[in-house]
Amino acid sequence: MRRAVCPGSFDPVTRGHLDIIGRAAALFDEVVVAVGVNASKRRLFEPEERLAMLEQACAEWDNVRVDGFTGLLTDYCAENDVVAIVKGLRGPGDFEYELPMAHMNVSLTGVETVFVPTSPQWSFVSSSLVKEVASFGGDVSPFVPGFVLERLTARVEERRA
Ligand code: COD
Repeated sequence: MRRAVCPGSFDPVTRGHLDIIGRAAALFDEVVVAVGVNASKRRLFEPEERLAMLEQACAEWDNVRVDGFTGLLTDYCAENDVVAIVKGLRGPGDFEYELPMAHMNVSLTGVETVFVPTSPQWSFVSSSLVKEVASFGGDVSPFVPGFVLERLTARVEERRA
């Protein structure tokens, strides 16, 4: 059984994330979508909220499950028999950001990173941009599932009040 992990902040999950998760599900026996903490980012949704949205968004794949993790991703991988970390690449900026992490992770425990190129229609989509556009009332409906859009709109309005 070959298990991979798709780690991220998923604050919130976008169609770009889901594209990578679905394609990873076709490559591996099991995929765990692991919700972690990126210390350099300010969050809009609590980890439990992000996890719940991901569970709903990933329900269509039988071999995908969602989990949370804290601490080092490599420790999570070692504890859960994960053979590969799957990351999406939108362009050279992602590669420059991800490559040192891939090198660090393989040097820590030997876990490999597999890079999957973004599908072109999602190449400009990020949780950060989706949050920024939504915060100014822009239409982000093409970029997130409908139930995520509802929660995002509600959260943005709460923050504005
Ligand atoms: N198309 C394709 N891929 C995409 C898209 C898109 N439109 N949007 C995002 N992605 C990819 C990203 O490139 C990334 O691979 C993944 O989806 C998740 O993205 P985010 O932005 O939700 O998540 P990040 O980058 O903030 O997550 C960072 C982690 C939490 C994974 C990282 O900080 C981590 O591993 N933390 C644990 C601590 C640790 O082990 N640190 C040492 C690292 S060496």
